[in-house]
Amino acid sequence: MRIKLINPNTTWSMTDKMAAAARAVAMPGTEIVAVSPQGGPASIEGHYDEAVATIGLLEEIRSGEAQGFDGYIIACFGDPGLMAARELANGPVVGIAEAAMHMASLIAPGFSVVTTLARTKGIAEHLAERYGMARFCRKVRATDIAVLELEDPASNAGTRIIEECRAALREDESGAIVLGCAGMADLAAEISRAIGAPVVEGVTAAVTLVESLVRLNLKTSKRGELAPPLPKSYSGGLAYLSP
Ligand code: 5HY
Repeated sequence: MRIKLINPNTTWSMTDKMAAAARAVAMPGTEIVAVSPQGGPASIEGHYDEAVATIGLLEEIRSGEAQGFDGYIIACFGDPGLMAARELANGPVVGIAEAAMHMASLIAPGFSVVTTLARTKGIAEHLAERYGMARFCRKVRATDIAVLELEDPASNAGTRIIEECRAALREDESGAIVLGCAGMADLAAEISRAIGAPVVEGVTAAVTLVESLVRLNLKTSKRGELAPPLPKSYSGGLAYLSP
């Protein structure tokens, strides 16, 4: 099977890091193709970034359909454009926040999300509500590490994240940690060893979920809400996106 991993931000060093983590857990016979859109924000740290990044994401889904991919991963913890992508794609589309939260709920009665900037906490809390995970999500915590600091070895990001995870286990009485950024894809094992508790990372969780759905021949239902977008004219610079 062929899975298209889409990092909606345009930082390719982060896309490559996610690809390595994804390929490390993919089954033999699963091809992971990891991309960033042609254009968009270098990092996604709020609603405006998400809105603009969603155009590039949908471009990659459209080209992915033409390239015959079996499934897709939205590799950004806000799961931007998830439902729009499901309207476009035949194969399953899984967001990393959705994947990580569901996986964590299978191994602990409560988890904490440890994410980047405080301003993105609301987005994660809203997703926990939307996915029916609010009763499992004990708290969303910010490290105040900017997304692109994760690419800077001098930022000491790993140590700062571990400290916040330890506080989460202590204060939230959580049994597991969900990492709140795709840019943390390479840190899960190290953090889990340091804190002595399960750490769920969304990119790898999403790979195994998409593989399961494809193996079960389960595709996005096209009955009702996620039926293909209705054909109509789009004008101006976005005319090329008309369904
Ligand atoms: C992510 N931003 O996973 C989110 C994380 C965040 O560019 N990739 C990003 O802070 O919301």
